[in-house]
Amino acid sequence: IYDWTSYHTLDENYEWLRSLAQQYPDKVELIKAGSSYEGRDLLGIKISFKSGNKGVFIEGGIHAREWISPATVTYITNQLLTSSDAEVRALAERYDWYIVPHVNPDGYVYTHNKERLWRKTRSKGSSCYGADANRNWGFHWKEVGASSSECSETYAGKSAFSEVETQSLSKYISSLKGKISVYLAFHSFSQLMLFPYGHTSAKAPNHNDLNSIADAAATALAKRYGTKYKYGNTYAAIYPAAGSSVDWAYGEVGIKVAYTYELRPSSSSSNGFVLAASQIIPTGQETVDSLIALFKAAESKG
Ligand code: 0X9
Ligand code: ZN
Repeated sequence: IYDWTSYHTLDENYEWLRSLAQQYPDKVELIKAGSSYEGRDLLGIKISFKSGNKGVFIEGGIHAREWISPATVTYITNQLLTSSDAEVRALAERYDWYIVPHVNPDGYVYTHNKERLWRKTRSKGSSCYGADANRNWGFHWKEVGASSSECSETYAGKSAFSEVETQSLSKYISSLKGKISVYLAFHSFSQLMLFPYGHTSAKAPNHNDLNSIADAAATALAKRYGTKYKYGNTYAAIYPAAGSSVDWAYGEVGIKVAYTYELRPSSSSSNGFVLAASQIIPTGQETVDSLIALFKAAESKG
């Protein structure tokens, strides 16, 4: 049985996505947003209850070791399809949902089989493997908070979109241009909601809106279990970092509501990438709570 009391392998998650397309043939469509270096699919689903909706893009697992990310993305997916809560159901029906839980499937498999704390992709370099897939996107690529050394955890890659995963995913997202109004990336950890920009301390054009939407989301998130999130522009609230997917979606594609969630645990945790499986469900619940408030606030700003 597939549930959220344990972390799943890539194959289990992909099998579950495929089963959704079987179970909800009129609402769910499988999407293939590209392939990985080792030849795995970037498998996702589109959920659509009705035509004429704007779209939301949700990515998970860009950093391999952040297991709570794909677990939360699949939790959200399941809620959108099955929740009997009126607000969740209404939200599900208001948008088309493009959801890719594993943007870095090779890395995820590697964390299961070889090295639990692997972060990057698995492309072969001359002395080390992989680039940081969240430093590889073509918006102010490698300008700050990214490394030129192949062996660094924040290696930006040989060039922007050198990694086949970011290259094909960016093409897929570009093909949806004009349809997507919200972009959400799930990471861990530190309990933060980050918004553009990461490459500069300059405020994004709609900084004030992004800030107040995050405030509403963080307030709603805390209500259920008291989990405290901070929020702010990436550069100030966590650290300067260029070449992320969210900054590219915002800056290059023009998606005006774009956030990175850094999920549980809090920033003071040691070994925070290894989060007990018993925390998947509470993390998922409070994150869905935050999304209801996020979308309400975003809609009220037009
Ligand atoms: O450094 C990262 O890519 C993210 N933090 S993590 O600990 N999960 O690696 C933060 C990404 C924030 N977004 C931007 N850089 N714009
Ligand atoms: Zn991350």
